[in-house]
Amino acid sequence: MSPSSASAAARDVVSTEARERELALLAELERKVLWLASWTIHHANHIRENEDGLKVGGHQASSASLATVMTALYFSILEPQDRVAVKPHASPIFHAIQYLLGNQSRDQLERFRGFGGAQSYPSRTKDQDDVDFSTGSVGLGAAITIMGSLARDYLKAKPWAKGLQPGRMVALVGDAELDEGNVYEALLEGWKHGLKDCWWVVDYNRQSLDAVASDRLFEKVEHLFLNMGWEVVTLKYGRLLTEAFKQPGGEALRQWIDSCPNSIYSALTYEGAAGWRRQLETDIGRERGVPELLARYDDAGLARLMTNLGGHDLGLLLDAFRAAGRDRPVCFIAYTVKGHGLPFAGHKDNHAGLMTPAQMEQFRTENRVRSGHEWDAFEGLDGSAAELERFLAEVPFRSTATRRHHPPALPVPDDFPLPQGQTMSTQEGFGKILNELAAGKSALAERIVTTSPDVTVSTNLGPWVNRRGRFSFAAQEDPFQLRRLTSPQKWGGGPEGQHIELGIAENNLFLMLGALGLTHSLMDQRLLPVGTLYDPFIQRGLDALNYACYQDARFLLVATPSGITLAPEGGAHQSIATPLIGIAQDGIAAFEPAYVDELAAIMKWGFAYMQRDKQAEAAEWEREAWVREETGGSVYLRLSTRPLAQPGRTLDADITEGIIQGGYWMRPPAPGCRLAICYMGAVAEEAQRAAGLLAEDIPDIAVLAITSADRLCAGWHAAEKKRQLHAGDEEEAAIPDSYVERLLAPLARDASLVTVLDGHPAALSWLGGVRGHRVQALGVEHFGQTGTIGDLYRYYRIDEKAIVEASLAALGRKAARARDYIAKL
Ligand SMILES: Cc1ncc(C[n+]2csc(CCOP(=O)(O)OP(=O)(O)O)c2C)c(N)n1
Ligand SMILES: [Mg+2]
Repeated sequence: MSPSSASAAARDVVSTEARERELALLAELERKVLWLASWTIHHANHIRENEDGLKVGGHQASSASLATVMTALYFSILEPQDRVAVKPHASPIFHAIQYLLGNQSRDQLERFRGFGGAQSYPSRTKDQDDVDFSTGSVGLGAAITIMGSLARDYLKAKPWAKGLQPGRMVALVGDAELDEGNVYEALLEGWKHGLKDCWWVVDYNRQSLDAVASDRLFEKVEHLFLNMGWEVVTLKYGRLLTEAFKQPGGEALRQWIDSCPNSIYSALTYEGAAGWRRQLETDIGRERGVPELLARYDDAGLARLMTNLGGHDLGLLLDAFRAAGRDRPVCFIAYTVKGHGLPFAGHKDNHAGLMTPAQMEQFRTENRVRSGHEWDAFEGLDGSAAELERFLAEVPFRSTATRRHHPPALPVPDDFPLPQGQTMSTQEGFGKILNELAAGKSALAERIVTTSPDVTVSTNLGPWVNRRGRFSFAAQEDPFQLRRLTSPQKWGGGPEGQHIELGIAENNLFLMLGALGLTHSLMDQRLLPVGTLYDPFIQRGLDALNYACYQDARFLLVATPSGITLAPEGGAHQSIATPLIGIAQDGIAAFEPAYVDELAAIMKWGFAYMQRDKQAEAAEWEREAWVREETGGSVYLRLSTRPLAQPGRTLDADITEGIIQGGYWMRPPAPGCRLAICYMGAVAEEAQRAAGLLAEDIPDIAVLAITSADRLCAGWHAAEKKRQLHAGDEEEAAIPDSYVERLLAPLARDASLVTVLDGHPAALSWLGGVRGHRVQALGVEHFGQTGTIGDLYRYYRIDEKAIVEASLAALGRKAARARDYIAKL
């Protein structure tokens, strides 16, 4: 042997030894992680006091399924700049791993699923242990990693995003999550944009919540991923099985496994050794070598062999992860057993199953955990605590102090665009504001990234895209422009582009806004994402919107056109419920301005609101927290294509403040005023004309312009709660009225409100509760149809006549008198 090959051999010995030691320690940690996760759930269900008798739950079987994969990833493979979406019901495994890494406290684990404790499903906003992406609604966690990867690609292409670290986006995906359609929408979008550096590890346990999955599903899954340009790595057999296949009779065993229906495999896994032996003897017992092969395994050995699937083989997983490239997305199909290592492994009903106290006791003994030492990190492990601690301290994933970032906010220019024009719709105004921002050189505009699911042009983003370009890694020419064919829209692009064009999939829009809206925290690079879509189609992607908000992603959502005001488009495009969504959706401040100067004020404020950071502005929080948790958030603008004559005014500070708070008096009430028409959005003209008419007889009639039912309502509720909380104590007197209470204060006690909007009337009818005023609420409650705005407003009763009639009804005037008014219309 030459000296160099001798030293290579010595190195190999060392690395083999080191590898074996690593494997041994990882196997110990895997056992500990499974123990801690199972114990955490058990503690919450059987030991912690249960005051309401409700099952606490937690998913011991789903957790066990991923224990090996997550051990391999978190303790060996992942790097700090990687970002992970963990299968929702593997949350206990995640928390257990974080506990061993020193990022999770025992107190939090003891309060798992309890108030203020570790969350049922990993939560960026509620958990304390460094969750990258929240999960919970299945399918969305997987899909956001695709958008996260594209967001990172976008940043990578920008000269200003210096110091951006490459990192994988990793999703740990339950196999049943692949039934969610949004997964395929995201895969297709990823393919269009040349997705890379994204891993999905499919926990292929062939079980969902209710049942065992269809047979040979993996073939479909594999083809789907290959078709979308992914590399597919199938990890079916662990090393024990691979070794057995090489023995006489092994090939028959392999063929038997490959053709075994999922449901039978599950049942046998649950039955254990006796079941396996009986079935194998019946089916292949007469094949050559099989009896000898089976005879080699005692019962425990046979059960271990038959459940030795790829997703439970640490060495195999480590090798596969280390070998994976980064220039293509990779899907690992990891065969696993749901409930692996637990008494209900493989049972089709194990999804919500919990180990009984007796089973847990047995499990504790097997794990050599002494009673009273259940939470001890290294209890019952073979390795020395010192060695395990050293190993954990050197885990690559924990090598940076922080994985969350707080980059500074970008200033919003004082001279924010204010489009001029006598008649304009809010949608047109939005296009003009972005166009002007695009023409300028502000740092803010540099960080704006727009995105739209195939409605860029029809939502007036076109001028912005003409100036700032589409984003793509490689420069793309627009053949129409090159050939000088007339088109107002430039569609070329390149790495400098600031618009990400998406296919028609609203889920993808919200997932993309979610990912772009988290880059400040995930990647230390602030973006100001602006997404457009038609208002009704918010409902198509509503869960993804909720998902983005739940993670505290920050974006501007521009929904246009809306309501029945998009008249000729018809009922399939009209939105009725979205104003209620705007009120009810947490994490997003909803506005519906009527005029473009209002829109400009809201957008100017909105770009700052999107960047607010609780951590960075502690003092300001303290001051404002009592009124409303002004935590910052996303902004939703419900806009319209209806051109309105603009008021041609200069907004003073009070009105600007009112626009942001949610409303201002367009026609102020005289003291004791008995009637106020309160409108929101595109019906501004009808409301004001009706008031003009009525003013002849009711001179003190007032008109309230509402720009945000959401913010008015939230402020009112916050103040009410505060007062309830402090009733009778010394703080009570210091609690100021909410903004809407102050707005309505000048009205007479017995005044009436007529509320009107192009949307569900309940969005404004609550105004009557603020000071106990009677309300006549106008709005749209039924699917619309095609027509002119006049036709539809008349039919659905949000026109001038309806407002007059509602006002007269509110005042209790006789019908004859009403007819006089109406005759003038
Ligand atoms: C959108 C949505 N629908 C339904 C559920 C309820 N649910 C939770 S887990 C689950 C099945 C999960 O099966 P799988 O992804 O295969 O995970 P496993 O438990 O097998 O690991 C369902 C239907 C959910 N969380 N989200
Ligand atoms: Mg499953």
